[in-house]
Amino acid sequence: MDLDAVTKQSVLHAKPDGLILQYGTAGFRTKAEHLDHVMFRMGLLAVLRSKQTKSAIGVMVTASHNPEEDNGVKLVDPLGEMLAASWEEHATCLANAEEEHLPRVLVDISEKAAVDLHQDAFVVIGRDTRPSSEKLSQSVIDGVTVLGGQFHDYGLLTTPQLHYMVFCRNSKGQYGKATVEGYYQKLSSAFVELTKQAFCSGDDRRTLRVDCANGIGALKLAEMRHYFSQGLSVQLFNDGTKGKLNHLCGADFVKSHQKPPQGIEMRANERCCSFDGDADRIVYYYHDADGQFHLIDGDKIATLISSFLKELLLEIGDGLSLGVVQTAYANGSSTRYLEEVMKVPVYCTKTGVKHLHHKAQEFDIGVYFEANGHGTVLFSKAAETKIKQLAKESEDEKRKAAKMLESIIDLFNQTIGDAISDMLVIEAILALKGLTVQQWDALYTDLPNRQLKVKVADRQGISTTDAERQVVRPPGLQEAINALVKKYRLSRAFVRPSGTEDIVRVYAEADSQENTDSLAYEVSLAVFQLAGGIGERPQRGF
Ligand code: 16G
Ligand code: MG
Repeated sequence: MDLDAVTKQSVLHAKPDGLILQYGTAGFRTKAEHLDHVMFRMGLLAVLRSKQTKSAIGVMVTASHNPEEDNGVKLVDPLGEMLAASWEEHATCLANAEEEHLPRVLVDISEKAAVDLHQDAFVVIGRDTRPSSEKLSQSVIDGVTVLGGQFHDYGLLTTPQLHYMVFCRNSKGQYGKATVEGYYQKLSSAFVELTKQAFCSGDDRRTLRVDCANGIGALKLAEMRHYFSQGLSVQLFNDGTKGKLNHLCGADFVKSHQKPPQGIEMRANERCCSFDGDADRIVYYYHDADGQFHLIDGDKIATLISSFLKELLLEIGDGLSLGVVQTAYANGSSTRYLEEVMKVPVYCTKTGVKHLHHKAQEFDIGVYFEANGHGTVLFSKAAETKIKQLAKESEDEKRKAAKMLESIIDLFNQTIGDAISDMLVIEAILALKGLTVQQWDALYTDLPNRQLKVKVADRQGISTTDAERQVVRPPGLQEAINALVKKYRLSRAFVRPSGTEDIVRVYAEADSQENTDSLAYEVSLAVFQLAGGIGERPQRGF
């Protein structure tokens, strides 16, 4: 390591005095103007991680659904997964080191993680469409090159595409070709193969309206749609030509406000979907003839997909296990439906993709979705081998089901939730099953739910257990929540410190919207009183 060169370069990417940032649930995220040094240093860190794992490492410059003025960065591990937890700590140390300590921290990390400094390093870089992203990704490149790493800058990519590229490179092409073209072809041919029966009878092209959050999803979907246009026609809204990124649109807006985005033309009973700013989340929705809005979130997406997979698994009858992974935010009705009607095992993990992803890896087929629309399906190597074998050898009906599963394996992005890939899976299932969006929506009825935020002096003063469903600290808070929950029917509530904002989140559900709102308000008040609330007291009424 040429530490002198690092020191010299680092001065050009100086850390603002006193700025402390944390590698959180989804990497570093804050105002773009505070991130130059972080980007440079994440370039350095990616080189060390690459040397240690002897694999390509990804660096994605994006702040997902945050406002356009923000930015962020996350590192992608060799199999296309989120960075390992022990390296999150290294990332935080490195990002917060004062200039003069930088060389020592680099040496420390290399020693602690037993990095072989003689190894080659390779880093792949992608970025979203934010105005700040290009310059920030140049800072990543400066960090990579000063430590002698090689790199490939893909330029504009969705987050899931970058994860895909990393995995392709490290699987030596077995997962697919590490190009944007390779990604389009892999997904599109799986989609066309899967849906060929559904569309073979005449021109049954279906139209889907897509709100692209004025982000990268618009560019990529516009490039890709020609590849699958024989099966699906997508109409793009909020494509970035007029509006601001994530402003009054996108999956996060639609899910949290439970209303349609601006800038989309909806027609009664026709399905629409929204991506978030880096296209790793998707939610569907429609309005009915009375103009009432219906949201179809990650829970209902998981249910549609799981029921389809379960049918195919019954056909092939090979005892492959299917599990669904959710978080505490999953609507109680969805959990009940999955467990009681569909009879599939459901597991709950902490919020954050990496937790769900790891749990889902325990099954032959692991379906995971957060209610906010982030999710995918993972197939174990053994399941994949079995399915491929059945697709070749078994007799008719079994073979047909196995072939479908084979296409589905290719259609899902196996590295991370991917709005484009999920959209194609959903469209394929709806077409194959002949389901309308209303029929899908009618699988179960969501319990009314409400999310609120409470400001406290120190949100780390709240700690939780049982996949964030129970508070351990401060004392008395869980007891207070229990007493409040008891007052209502079908009720549930929990609180957790946010991993992305300086607030505590409150979630409540109950049998009616009125009761839910009361419960949410009362729990917020308990948090405010028992966990050191600051600023305005929570108010009743929304
Ligand atoms: C991040 C997570 C997302 C989670 C959200 C929770 C990733 C890639 N993203 O966006 O999964 O739902 O944080 O935010 O892990 P919160 O902690 O502020 O509620
Ligand atoms: Mg995102």
